[in-house]
Amino acid sequence: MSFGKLRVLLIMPDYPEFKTYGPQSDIIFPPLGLEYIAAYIRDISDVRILDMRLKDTDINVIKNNLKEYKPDYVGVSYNYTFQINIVLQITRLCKEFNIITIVGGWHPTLAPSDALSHESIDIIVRGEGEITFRNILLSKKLDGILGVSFKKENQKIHNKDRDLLDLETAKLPYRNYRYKSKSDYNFLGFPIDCIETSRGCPFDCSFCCIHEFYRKRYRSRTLESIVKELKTPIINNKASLIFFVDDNFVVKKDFIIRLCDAIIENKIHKYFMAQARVDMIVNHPELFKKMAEAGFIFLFLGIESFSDRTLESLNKRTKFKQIKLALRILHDYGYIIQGNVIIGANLEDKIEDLQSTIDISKTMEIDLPTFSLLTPFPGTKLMDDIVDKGLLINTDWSNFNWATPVIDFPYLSAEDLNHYYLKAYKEVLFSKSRFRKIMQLLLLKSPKYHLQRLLNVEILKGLFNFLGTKFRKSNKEKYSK
Ligand code: B12
Ligand code: SF4
Repeated sequence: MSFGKLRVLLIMPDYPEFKTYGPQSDIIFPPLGLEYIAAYIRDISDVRILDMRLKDTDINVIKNNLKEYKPDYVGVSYNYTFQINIVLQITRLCKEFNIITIVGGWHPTLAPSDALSHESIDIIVRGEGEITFRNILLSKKLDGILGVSFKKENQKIHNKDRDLLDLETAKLPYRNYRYKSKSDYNFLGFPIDCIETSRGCPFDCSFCCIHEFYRKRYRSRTLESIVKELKTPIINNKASLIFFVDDNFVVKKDFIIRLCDAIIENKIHKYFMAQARVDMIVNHPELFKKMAEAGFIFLFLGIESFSDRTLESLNKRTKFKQIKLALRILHDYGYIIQGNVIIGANLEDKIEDLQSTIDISKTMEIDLPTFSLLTPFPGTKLMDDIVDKGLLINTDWSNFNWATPVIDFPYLSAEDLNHYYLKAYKEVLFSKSRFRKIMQLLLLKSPKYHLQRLLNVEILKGLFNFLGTKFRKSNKEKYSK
């Protein structure tokens, strides 16, 4: 096999059929998982990344790339269970061109046999894809490659798991394949980039598949490599907002405090966003104060429920009292808070419980409240329970979009769930004055703080270029007279 000749097309599929508030066009984070893979294969192949979430990258663009670029392999990232149809649309198109399809990400990792039963999917990479994808490109046969599932003579073969990556020595994601698109990576209009400092979470909430995906392990990177990544030109120049994608960013308090100190010392003037747990906020407010000093302004919280009984049934290990206190602490430090609440979080819920969730949500200081229906994903304890109890009413993965009822609740109909899900958005999210919060944030910090973050190098460069052109033009005009 002559290396360098292999062509690999990596695709991030869109989020189709999902019209409620969620990860659509106004929130598009860069395809970090694919950029990690790219870092591990770019020395042995030509790589191209296409991201269908960007406005000008549709299935026709994919088709044209298959025709012109003629990739040997197409790798598709399949994280969200409900993306099944778009994933299959891509892989079927690839098969029209006889291209080998490799699908990776959370859903196929946690339901590999199911994913392999689709004719157009040739290979599944389970778990972290960096080394496994590289080994597929390097090897002539799949038999010995750890972490791979594939089909052979009509049999589904699942090779043994690969060991988890050593994050302390892992390569940085390679961001230079980003396709230049008219629309770009942004969070509600702000240019954004994302970075990962750890993988896994020590908790085991019943609806979350993280403990299965990362095999109950939590690993973090070194401080030096995180700071190095934050200082890479592509992050430093392009984005004023950085999202730490870690599912639970605040596991190691002392480490995060040291990271914040390093951000301050290295003058990394960005706005930061992260995902956190309310118990950590209540138990260690000083950590969140330090994060605010370093530039953290936005936190995603998994609130889930306001009932202690329900929080316990979800194994969330938080209390309603902590939720209220955490919101107050964060607002005192000037954070904007997005909090997700589950409608029908308890299988025993009745209509009055759904109404009370909405009523309590209205009184909570959550700036961007989002809602989801209780949805069992493969690899979760919740899925096992629902299947055991015979309560799974919908087995079409495209409906697992946390807005479509898929569970047969004893005291609630699908109509009730639909009705209260929409009611929650209508009455809670759209009644909040977000403008007030943003003004409050702007006033809380000094103009210098905001200017440093908003006037990043890219904007300054643009400004100088613009002024330079103007200057040259006016000189030309002056001397040509
Ligand atoms: C960023 C993110 C979001 C963003 C959206 C992204 C966007 N718009 O661009 C936000 C914050 C909006 C979001 C929201 C939600 N999310 Co989300 N999100 C993530 C998160 C934290 C990070 C993704 C990421 O960048 N990871 C970092 C990269 C490096 O890892 P990776 O993508 O997994 O890639 C690696 C492997 O998977 C594999 N791989 C991936 N693709 C491919 C492709 C190939 C070819 C190969 C070989 C390998 C491979 O190799 C990569 C490198 O190791 C993941 C969890 C996670 N840690 O990944 C959840 C996750 C994807 N989200 C999930 C969920 C459930 C949600 C919510 C529904 C939660 C909720 N109830 O509120 C909401 C939706 C809310 C709403 N109402 O809209 C689940 C998906 C479960 C499922 N099976 O569908 C995940 C897995 C979290 C979890 N722990 O359960 N999310
Ligand atoms: S929901 Fe959050 S806290 Fe619970 S296991 Fe998943 S990542 Fe950890």
